[in-house]
Amino acid sequence: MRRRVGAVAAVLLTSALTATVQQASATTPTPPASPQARSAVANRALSAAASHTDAVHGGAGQAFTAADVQADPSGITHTRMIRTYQNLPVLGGDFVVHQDAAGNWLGVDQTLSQTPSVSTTPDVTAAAAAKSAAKATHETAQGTPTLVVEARKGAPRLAWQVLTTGKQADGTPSRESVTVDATNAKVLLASEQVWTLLPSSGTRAPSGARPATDGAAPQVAGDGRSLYSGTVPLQTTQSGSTYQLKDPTRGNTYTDNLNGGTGTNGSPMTDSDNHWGNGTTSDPASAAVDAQYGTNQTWDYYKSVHGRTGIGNDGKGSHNNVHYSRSYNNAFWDDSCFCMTYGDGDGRTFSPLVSLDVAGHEMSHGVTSRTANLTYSGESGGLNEATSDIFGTSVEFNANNPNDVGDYLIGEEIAVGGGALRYMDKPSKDGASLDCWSSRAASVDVHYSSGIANHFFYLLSEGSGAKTINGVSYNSPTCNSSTVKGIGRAAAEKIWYQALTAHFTSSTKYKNARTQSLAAAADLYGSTSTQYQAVAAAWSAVSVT
Ligand SMILES: [Ca+2]
Ligand SMILES: [Ca+2]
Ligand SMILES: [Ca+2]
Ligand SMILES: [Zn+2]
Repeated sequence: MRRRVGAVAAVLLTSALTATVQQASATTPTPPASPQARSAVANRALSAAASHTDAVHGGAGQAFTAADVQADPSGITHTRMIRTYQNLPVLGGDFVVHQDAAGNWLGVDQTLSQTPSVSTTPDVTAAAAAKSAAKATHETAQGTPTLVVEARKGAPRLAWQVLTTGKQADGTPSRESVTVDATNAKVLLASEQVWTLLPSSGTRAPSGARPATDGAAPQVAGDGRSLYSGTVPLQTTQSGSTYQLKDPTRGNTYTDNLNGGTGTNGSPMTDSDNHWGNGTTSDPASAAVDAQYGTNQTWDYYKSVHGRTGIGNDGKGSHNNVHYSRSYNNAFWDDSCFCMTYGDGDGRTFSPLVSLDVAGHEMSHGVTSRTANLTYSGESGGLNEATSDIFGTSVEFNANNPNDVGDYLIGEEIAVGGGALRYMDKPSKDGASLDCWSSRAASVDVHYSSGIANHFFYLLSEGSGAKTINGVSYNSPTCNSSTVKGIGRAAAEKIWYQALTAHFTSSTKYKNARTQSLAAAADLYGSTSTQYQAVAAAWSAVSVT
């Protein structure tokens, strides 16, 4: 459907896009409404955007597409829009329209600060732009660059978007989206499309100590002996006399064995008796059990807590690749294959990187890519990383597995010498992450600027000061000498999810995240609630004011 209202051409494509209505209830989520209901909300939002030209920085040559629709139990709807200008994508031009149950305009979230008005004729050739991008990334330019309007860095300007590919420093594949100024061939922004667990520049040895226990085996159709989570139930697919590690109850999520290779598709993991792995690395199936269990638990977490069915909220499963490369100390989400890839670690710093929080971290990158799509660079990249740590941790708590108890540590099960990769109560404990916002947040690795939001989430959940949870001791400082009282993880995770899906946009920075997560708290609990006030206090406590 295409309609024109005033100067704005509003386009709605419901089939190819992830337009869905879901409840973001603070109590019981409900299933997505009908496609007709989603369409109606999207159309209503498109009309509203067309008649609020100033608010959305609309204008001549622009068109909007509804990419996602969310409905709160209160009836408030949030419609995510993608913007084009003269048919060119406007990067950072995405916005979310908020309306009440009657369709009245409640406002818009966006980072675009001025109406795009640029010549669409480049001074620089596509070939020159590709060369410039390849030089900046030390990678190979792929395909033909396309023209875009780059609005994530200052005033909107015409740019070439170039895809470059190569390898990151630690062997992680790289696919960078690079924008190059079409008037002078200068690189404007390079953002990595392969989203990792750890900085690819190399790993630091974790420090500290971790608890470890053993658990009993539940009896179901299939089961597996994992490396970190004891014996776990598995739903598998039978084919003749063999079983495949593929779960028909969770969108056919499956796990492949790369067996040391570096592709995106390996061999299916199969087994003859549906009892998988032996709990140690001597059986390649053990790490596969962890990966599959991790995606199961993440699927169940999003479904039961947030009413989200799969990464894309469309019921479709993703897939896992285990045994990537040799001695690879990382794990990553790649949107182009809708898959997660796990290394085996080098055995000195890390054992196989397939623990529950890592799986939750990787799969949550997929959720981010299907919602706010936070650009993986600068502050928005830090918020992207933090989102994965926050939900990876939430998955771990929700799984309630006695072998890997819930904690606010990331990667405690895979750190060979004990300790963890990241500490949410006091991120600087890892030696590099930021506890408090400062202007450095825009320039440090996204796995370090994530510390600010991880710290925020811990404070919001548990409060400041010393505390012991599931046998793990924390002591969370504040950056403004305040004392913060937590509201519990159950409320905090709902607020973060609401912020991610109903308010954040691709260029959300920390200052926006404060405003937008306050709006999320208001959606769920009201603007005079304890939860709302706690969100404000927790942001102030990490110097985001
Ligand atoms: Ca077996
Ligand atoms: Ca744990
Ligand atoms: Ca953990
Ligand atoms: Zn990550």
